[in-house]
Amino acid sequence: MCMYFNIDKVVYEGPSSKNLLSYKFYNPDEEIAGKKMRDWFRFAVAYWHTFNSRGEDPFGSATFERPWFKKDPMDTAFAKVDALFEFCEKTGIEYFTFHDRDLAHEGLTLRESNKILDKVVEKIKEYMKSSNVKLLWGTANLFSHPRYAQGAATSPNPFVFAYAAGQVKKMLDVTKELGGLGYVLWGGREGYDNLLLTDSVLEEKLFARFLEMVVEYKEKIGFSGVLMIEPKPKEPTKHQYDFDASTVLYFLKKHNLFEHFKLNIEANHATLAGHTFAHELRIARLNGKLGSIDANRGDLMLGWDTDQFPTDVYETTFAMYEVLENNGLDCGFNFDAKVRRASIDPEDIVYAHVSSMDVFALGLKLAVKLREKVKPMIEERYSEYNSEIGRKILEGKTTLDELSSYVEDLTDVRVKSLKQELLEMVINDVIFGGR
Ligand code: XUL
Ligand code: CO
Repeated sequence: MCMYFNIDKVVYEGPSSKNLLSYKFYNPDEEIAGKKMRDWFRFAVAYWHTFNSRGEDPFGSATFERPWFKKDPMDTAFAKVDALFEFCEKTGIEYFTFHDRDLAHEGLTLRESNKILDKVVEKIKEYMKSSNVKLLWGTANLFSHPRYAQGAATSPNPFVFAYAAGQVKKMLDVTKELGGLGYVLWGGREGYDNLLLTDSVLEEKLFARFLEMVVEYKEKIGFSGVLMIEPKPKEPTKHQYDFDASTVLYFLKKHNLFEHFKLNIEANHATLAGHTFAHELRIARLNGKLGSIDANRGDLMLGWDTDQFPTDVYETTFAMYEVLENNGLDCGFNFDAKVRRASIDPEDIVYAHVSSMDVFALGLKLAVKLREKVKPMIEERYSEYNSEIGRKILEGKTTLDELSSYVEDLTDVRVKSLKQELLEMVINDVIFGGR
């Protein structure tokens, strides 16, 4: 095995270990709330941020000189596969995710691109035979190439629509071939900048038809993974058809696609839409649609998609509360996250993943405790619905007439205290008091 990452294998050593580069909480075989930790999480490394990114930002060029970047693009593609498997072996990460164009460069035609892709997929398959690394989900890049500047499925040009369809077809084939647990559609450019120039009816129809064809093809090839849409607002277009979880669910309902798709919820996309991460997870969960998670975080001081590694214990605890209530995920936790462009050593990528996995594992443990404390508080908050009138409302056995006469002469209608401050004490007590 190559040596791109100059570290020893990172293992679980427990909270009392003095070794910073060890797992203090992530113990894959430990059982928590009826499941092994590895099954709660299925952590994945994202090819695009980890093996492709060179640290560019809108104002600056590449800062990373990754040792797997070679002169010849094909050599780079193969070296990245070596780097992936070494990285997973050293960190204990068992899954990865990728777009078609992450694996290798694009050819002159789709046929040529597919041929290049196949060569790299072959190498991945070889590695997979002798390692326990698996594909979490696959996806197609329908946003980087200039042909997608005005959308992919919602492009005004049917040849672009067809090109996008061709890419997705290929990636569904590849994802099935590699045994992926899911397939993600992220509509990076599916939105509009100029409402007046947009035929909204046509664009919705096109997007819906595209998704329908994905379902048809999935069924045709017998791909058993879960299809997912990843909501994201604004960036890069002013409005996106997949703005947030509710918008996507509404779109799916309206176009009779609801039963075929789940959601891949990303933390940074939630905050860009003005929601918390936990809120988006809740909406997905309530609708039976929480399929997978893109684990990262934004910087609230910066209004864009910074895709930072998630190391905030409060946030992971609240997220794991929702995952617990969902009894896990169809897929897992994909680190759609990148190290800062000034963190230039390959080892920085290791620190980032190890520390985020640990903070999620801690979040899971804390969420189990928090749930015990919060459940009675919720029951108490809604307890008035156990009254006769409360039950009648819930059972649909009353009317506006009856309710109106019921309250007509009441003088003292009061709501119990919300107890927000008590809740905040409870949360801190769970996190820091260890209770
Ligand atoms: C972009 C983003 C994507 C998707 C996959 O913001 O999150 O990387 O996760 O296309
Ligand atoms: Co993402």
